[in-house]
Amino acid sequence: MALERTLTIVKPDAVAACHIGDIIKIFEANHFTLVAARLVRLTKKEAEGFYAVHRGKGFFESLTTFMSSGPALVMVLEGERVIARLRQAMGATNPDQADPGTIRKLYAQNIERNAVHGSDSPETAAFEIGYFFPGVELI
Ligand code: IDP
Ligand code: MG
Repeated sequence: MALERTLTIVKPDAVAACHIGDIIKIFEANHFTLVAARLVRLTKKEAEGFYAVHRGKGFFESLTTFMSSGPALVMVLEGERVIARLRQAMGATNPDQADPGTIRKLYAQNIERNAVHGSDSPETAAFEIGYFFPGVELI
């Protein structure tokens, strides 16, 4: 089974609530290998570019304002089937529907301020990793 890479973000709500360590602890417990990390404060335009697939949806304006509201920790994780396994560890988008023990069940405030991002496919992961780590030779 080939190694995959995925892009994850500890979103501004979880950074502000001091859950960076808690969330990385879950990544480590799942044996996701950290291969790159950056603490960023997105501009509104950068948040809009990252979430371009959601442009036109009712939550787009609020989401991109939230994502540019404070520091966020962007990371690349590597592992076998890491894209799907990260999504599993994250839990459902809406924390009310997230399974017990998932990051969003534990730390999300609501469907928008939901603590963490994870790429949803190999194609999305390639776009999202390139968005934050352009041309960088990852470890
Ligand atoms: P995902 O993060 O679980 O992949 P997406 O549907 O890709 O969920 O949505 C991207 C982000 O947009 C979510 O993580 C959440 O922050 C926000 N979002 C999604 N749906 C809603 C909604 O119905 N209301 C408010 N915010 C939403
Ligand atoms: Mg998504």
